[in-house]
Amino acid sequence: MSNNGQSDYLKKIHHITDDAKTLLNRAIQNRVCIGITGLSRSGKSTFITSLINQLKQHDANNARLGGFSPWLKKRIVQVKEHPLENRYLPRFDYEQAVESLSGSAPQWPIPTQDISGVLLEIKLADRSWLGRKATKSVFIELRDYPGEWLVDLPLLKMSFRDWCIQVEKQLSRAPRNGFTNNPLTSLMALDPFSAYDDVVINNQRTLYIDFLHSCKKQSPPLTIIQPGRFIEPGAKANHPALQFVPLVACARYSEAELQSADDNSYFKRLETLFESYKSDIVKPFFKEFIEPINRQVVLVDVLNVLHGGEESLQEMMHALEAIGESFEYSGGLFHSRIDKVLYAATKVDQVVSQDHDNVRQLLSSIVRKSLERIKGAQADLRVEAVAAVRSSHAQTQDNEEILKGISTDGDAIGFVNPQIPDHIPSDAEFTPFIDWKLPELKPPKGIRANQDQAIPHIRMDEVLHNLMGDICR
Ligand SMILES: Nc1nc2c(ncn2[C@@H]2O[C@H](COP(=O)(O)OP(=O)(O)OP(=O)(O)O)[C@@H](O)[C@H]2O)c(=O)[nH]1
Ligand SMILES: [Mg+2]
Repeated sequence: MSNNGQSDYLKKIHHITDDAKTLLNRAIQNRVCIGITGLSRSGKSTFITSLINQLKQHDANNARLGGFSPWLKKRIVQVKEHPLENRYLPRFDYEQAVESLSGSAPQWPIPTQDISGVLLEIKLADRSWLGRKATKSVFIELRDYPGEWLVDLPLLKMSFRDWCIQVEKQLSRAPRNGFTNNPLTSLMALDPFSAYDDVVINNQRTLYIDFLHSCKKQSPPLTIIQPGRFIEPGAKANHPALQFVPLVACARYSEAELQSADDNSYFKRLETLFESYKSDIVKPFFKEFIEPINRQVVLVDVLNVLHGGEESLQEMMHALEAIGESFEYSGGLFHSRIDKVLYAATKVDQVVSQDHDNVRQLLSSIVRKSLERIKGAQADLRVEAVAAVRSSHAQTQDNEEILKGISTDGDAIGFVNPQIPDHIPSDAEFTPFIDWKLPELKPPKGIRANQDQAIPHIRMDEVLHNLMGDICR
């Protein structure tokens, strides 16, 4: 090859590698992985279903996405689903969820037991080039997972003794000390130094799990339920590392005293299981499932928390702190890559429209307070108030707005709400909310969301703008 030929050849290689780099960059730049979390029943499955539906039904007559620029500019050409690259991640069953929300007897999605994901391609009309029509594709992966699993993050920094002491404190204080099935006394009878007995531990475990279920069944549910997998095990239901209980009597001994216990003692055997819970269940979840996430939605059922009063709010703020901490985590275990977090108050269709902004301001105060101890936080934070499926409609009566909807018993109801404060309420300000009958609604009848209509919503267009407006430019 002549010198000239050689340099042409090298130029060509450079050219090809440059093109490959651009393609690669493009694939990365035009792709985001969005985690959608929230505590149990906060509205995750409904939210994801509505988000996908708003995109897929962008052309519907009733589509309302004015806050999302690509829709206003009619740039959305097609939205299609692709198989997930991670074949261990179960697929989010959009079709089933949208089917159940449609038609004359609509139902909410069924409660979810495990994580799931979905990969969407949004094809957008791009600037035409030399008169030719061009498109660009943006890839959005959505991941649905229980917030309770994030609340396990602080366990990683705790020894078994630390955790036992924490549980002992929780069980002896309000509201947990008021539960008739509070297991504190029976757990206290377990001597950390006695010889391990399988039958005893199985019985104690049944009592402890039964108590955790009661915490979750409260209205609103208590949110610090540890270990998270005891009642929401996902695919790990039979994992041997789940066979431990808190040894609350550990609080009476120092770490050194406990470490001198026999290898077959309750302390040593349960400590080993606690350590495997951390290494075999909690760590892989953060490494494999959370690490690829770049953006995060945290759904908060603020109205239900208000209804639960001061204790409920305090408990939820603890959970939000642990959740917020996991988005800023950077250490040996994993590096969070989350650069945007959107906190969204859900089910805002349960209050009159003039209170929607107060719900958003209230959530802002809650988030500010919950995260104040997290230093050096990097992620960009936003707050919204949304309804994924608007299930009420407004009417004016005597110059006042009232809401109409269908109750879960199938009755047509009309309702108003106590005025929502735009700040964390004082003790006295909680009173009207505790007596408030929070309207649990059925989804609206007759929406053809599975055919040619979009699900009616409140501010889901703002959500789209916040989460993907930048990469859809
Ligand atoms: N009015 C109203 N209610 C809603 C809305 N979204 C959810 N809900 C209510 O909240 C319940 C829980 O919603 P889901 O979407 O199943 O919540 P989730 O967080 O996926 O629940 P789990 O998977 O059980 O943790 C539903 O059954 C509805 O009763 C909404 O936009 N408006
Ligand atoms: Mg769900």
